[in-house]
Amino acid sequence: MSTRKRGLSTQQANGTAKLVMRVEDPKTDPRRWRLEDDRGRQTWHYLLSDDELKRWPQTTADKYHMGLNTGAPVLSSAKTPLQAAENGLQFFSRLQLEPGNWGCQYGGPMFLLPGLVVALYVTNMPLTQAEQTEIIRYLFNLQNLGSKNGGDGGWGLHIEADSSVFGTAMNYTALRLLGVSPDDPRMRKARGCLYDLGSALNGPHWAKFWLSVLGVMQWDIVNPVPPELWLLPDWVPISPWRWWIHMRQVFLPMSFIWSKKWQYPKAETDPVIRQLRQELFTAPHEDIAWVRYRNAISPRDNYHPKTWLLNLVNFVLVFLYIPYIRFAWLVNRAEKWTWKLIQMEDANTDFANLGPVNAVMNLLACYIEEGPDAHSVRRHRERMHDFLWLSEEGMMMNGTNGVQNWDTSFAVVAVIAAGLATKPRYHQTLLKALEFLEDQQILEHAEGYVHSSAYSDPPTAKTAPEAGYRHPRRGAWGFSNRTQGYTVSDTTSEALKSALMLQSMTDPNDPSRKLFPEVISLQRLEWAVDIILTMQNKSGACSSYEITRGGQYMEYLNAAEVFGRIMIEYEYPECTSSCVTALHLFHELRPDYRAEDIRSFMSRAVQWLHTDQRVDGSWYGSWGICFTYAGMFALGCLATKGETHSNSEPVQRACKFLIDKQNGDGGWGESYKSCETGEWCQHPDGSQVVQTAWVIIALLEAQYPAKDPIERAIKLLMHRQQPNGEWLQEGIEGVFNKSCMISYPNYKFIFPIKALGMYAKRFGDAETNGQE
Ligand code: LAN
Repeated sequence: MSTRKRGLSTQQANGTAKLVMRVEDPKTDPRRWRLEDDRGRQTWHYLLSDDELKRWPQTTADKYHMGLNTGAPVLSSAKTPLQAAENGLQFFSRLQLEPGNWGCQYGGPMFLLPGLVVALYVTNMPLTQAEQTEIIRYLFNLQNLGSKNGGDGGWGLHIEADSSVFGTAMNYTALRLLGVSPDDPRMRKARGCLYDLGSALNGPHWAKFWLSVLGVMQWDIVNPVPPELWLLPDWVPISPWRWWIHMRQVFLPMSFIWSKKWQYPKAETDPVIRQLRQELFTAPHEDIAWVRYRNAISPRDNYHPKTWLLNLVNFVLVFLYIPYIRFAWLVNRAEKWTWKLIQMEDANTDFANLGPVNAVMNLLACYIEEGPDAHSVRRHRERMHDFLWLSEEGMMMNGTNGVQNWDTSFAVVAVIAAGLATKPRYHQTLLKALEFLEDQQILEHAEGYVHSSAYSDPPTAKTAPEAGYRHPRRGAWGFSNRTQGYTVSDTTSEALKSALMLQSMTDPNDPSRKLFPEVISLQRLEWAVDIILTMQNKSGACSSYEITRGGQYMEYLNAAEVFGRIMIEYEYPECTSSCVTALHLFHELRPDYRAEDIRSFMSRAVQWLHTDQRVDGSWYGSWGICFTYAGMFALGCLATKGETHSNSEPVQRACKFLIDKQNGDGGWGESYKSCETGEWCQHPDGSQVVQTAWVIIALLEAQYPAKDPIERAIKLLMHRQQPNGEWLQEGIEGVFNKSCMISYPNYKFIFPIKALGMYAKRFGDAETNGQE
């Protein structure tokens, strides 16, 4: 993909390094890889026989994702913003996959592959040779070498981060398990980096957990993860069911494995493990007093230091509870109940699981409980492929099992907002996207829900242990696909919006004719509305997967060290705004359905959005970087209430905040440091296409009166566009848990297309020379 990236030759904009220590790693033949998309289940396949190659030709999308030449034609050069939007859409629609969605290299976090590699290693499940080769290539390509992130030879928490013990110890271990020699010069350099950071002993909790599973560390170094917490009555304020779903679903199998103190059975005899015991530490392995390093952590990893309370709890658990009070019957009961909850998670997701961390841990839990030949283990193993993604840099593990629904919904809304949806040329693209969304809406309740005390129709936010503590889901759209099957407030809202918009669109020449068929019935759209209505907190705000179930004090027990704001569901301006804009649209089209509920939801949400605005006019964004992202959502939301620059002081303040940050070249560039620090931080590489598009959209939603700043930004987008209509990859776009960045590569198409088209609608599609 290097030809498609903007940036300096030694430091590519998305953080990919040009190695100074140039070593040619083995590579597979890129012409043999194919991406299969089976109703939103995306897996990469390496074809070995020439016969297969003939039967399954490589697509443009396959080539694009691997950085091969797609042969996309040079388009006639765009003279106007709308032409630029069209050129962008022409390129982007070539990447649409057969079922109607788009593929996505959803990388960023650098702690996912090591978990997978360790879990597969200890369960004797080798990856194919082709996968191993590509994973090794990826990890080396992402190593901090040369001018990349300090060039010290380590890996960070995410692809743009400075090296940390978590990144370095875990990725080093993964490479060794995949057969890389410790004498490789890059491995020597990595060890040097690790030692400078104080060795693997200074790793965070998750690193200590995985290295103990592997038998490289001893379990005494891992702060307790007692499954007994799952036995706490539901009314207890710290009960796990109240935690943010990602934390409790990772805690679940982790506590099961911790409780069993399971360790790779061949650790003592396996030469690689024995060598790792020497390579990851500066002291002789046999001399390490493990329990003394439970709390050791390098400052680089310590984004969220453990509180005095958590340290006290851990102390009591380690020195009092575990040796004297943790009775066998209690352990037994706790393990049984956690195992039951693990099985419910597997059943509800057909072993796809909520995300890549609990998927890997559930695999190990099943292996421990049911043995290597169990059905559960086989299904988990198959599911691992749903997370693997092939890119130009090699094979990586995606942050979820894809970004199918999210990208598809955004793309539809962008094309409509750009005014391009009525053009016959894009009809097929949009119809396929609609059909995809139809196929991906969740139509079944989760296991146990209907017979639980939480059940009602329409649903409420109530939950129950018999329902695995899940939030209702029928009618929702998840972030990735239907199999994963988790309700998210804004992914449901964005999908609902795109379905509503497409299905209500009429032919401009004959307003009595609908342009798209009603592939999603009204009843199903109402189910989606019902779900959104369950997602509002008392404050009026929305969270991500559920309403907030616990107090902020839970953050005192955040043991992950590397992440912030993870213990409960917080309130997000992005999610809240998505819900409001979707309900607003639905209400306009179907004013009779639950009208009072919808009106009250919207007005409480907008009130909350006002309280969440900072004095300087900004909103802090939690899922995209950062103030530019949240600003776009918030101003779109306020516009539904008729709040614009002409009549609203908060909107004026928000616009001023953004305008003040505009760069001399007309664009905006915000660094991921904004997310970490909570203050605006300028992007070191200057203006970014995606953030520039976000701000243009924000200003247009606000009906910002001055054309000039927006026009200058539009010119930047046009100037950065390539002759074939595409935009090149720049800095990372997304974030989670404040400290970990994650890529949304399709944003560089979706948002510029939307911004250019919206601009043309508002200010007319006059010729511009596209100069910065
Ligand atoms: C995501 C990706 C999408 C994101 C949005 C829909 C954009 C957001 O508005 C709501 C939250 C959500 C669904 C989200 C939550 C956290 C996720 C799943 C991720 C950022 C993708 C990866 C991340 C997950 C927690 C990664 C695994 C790491 C752990 C710490 C468990």
